Amino acid sequence: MRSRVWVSQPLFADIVGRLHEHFDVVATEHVGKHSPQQIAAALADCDGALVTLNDPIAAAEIAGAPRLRAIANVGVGYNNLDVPALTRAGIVVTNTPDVLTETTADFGFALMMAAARRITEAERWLREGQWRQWSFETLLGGDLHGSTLAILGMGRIGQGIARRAAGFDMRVLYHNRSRLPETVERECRAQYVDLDMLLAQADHLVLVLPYSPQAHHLIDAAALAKMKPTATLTNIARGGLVDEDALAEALAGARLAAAGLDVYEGEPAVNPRLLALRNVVLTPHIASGSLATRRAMVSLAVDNLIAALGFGPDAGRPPTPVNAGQLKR
Ligand code: 8YV
Repeated sequence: MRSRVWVSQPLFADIVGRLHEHFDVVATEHVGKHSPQQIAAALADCDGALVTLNDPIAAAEIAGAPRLRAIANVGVGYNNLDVPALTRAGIVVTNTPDVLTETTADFGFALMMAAARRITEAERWLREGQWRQWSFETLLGGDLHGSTLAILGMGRIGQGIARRAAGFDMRVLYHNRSRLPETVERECRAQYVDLDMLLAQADHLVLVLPYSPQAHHLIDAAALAKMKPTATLTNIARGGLVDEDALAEALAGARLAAAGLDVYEGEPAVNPRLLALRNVVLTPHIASGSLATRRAMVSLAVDNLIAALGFGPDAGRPPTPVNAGQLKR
């Protein structure tokens, strides 16, 4: 009997089409979030699944899926998956690191610049017909060059942002669960500091750390109060890292100059208090969204799924596993 895989939403058909060579493919025709019951029903008679951040999968969703052996997540972040529960069930989990690093770092930089230099605010103002006279003091923002960039989470994407900062002559500070080897610090021209120092010194704080329950609302009212009122905050990681009400309050009260957000706690819903503010740039979770990179992500996820289910040149050895070490034990 051929193995069967579920593809949880339409992804590039020419790439996902490679799955047909090995599997019966159950494809979803419309983009959207599935209920836990829909996910459980879809997984019930499948051997593998290609999923995205729209698909939370934990013990309950796999309880009735005895054949399930592999879940390939399209995305480097996999907080939609309960990896310990999937590991206990013997399911291989994979993600898509590396292929999105540079594109996502580009976008982090773009969002930070847009927030600091008030680009979307200025465009809205112009389109509203408010530009009646050129003036010297219109929409003055903060500088990037010569300022202090503070990176929270210094993985591959954080390092990519640090490397870009050299071209802007920025001083780079970072905080991470563990300090990076000296060679990497030197290459990124980045200095390790504790979290309080990072917040206090930041002219531009960028969040690039993975979400975990321990990091929930890491940037809350108390953290924001430690930042300079002239600073900006950019979040391209996960919405749950930031207390959005506290952020809206700080932005409204001029206790923080501006923010750039690509991710939200309840996405696709956006906190209405943020929507009402002018000094926050809001984008719909598109940091990895260049065409080439999104295609590369899907391609890697397809390779992972094929290999994890025992086919193709990497049979049994998916290129980018998340839980390989734990499964072996
Ligand atoms: C993806 C992301 O678009 O990779 C990630 O962690 O947040 C985005 O790049 C998203 O995960 C798609 O599932």
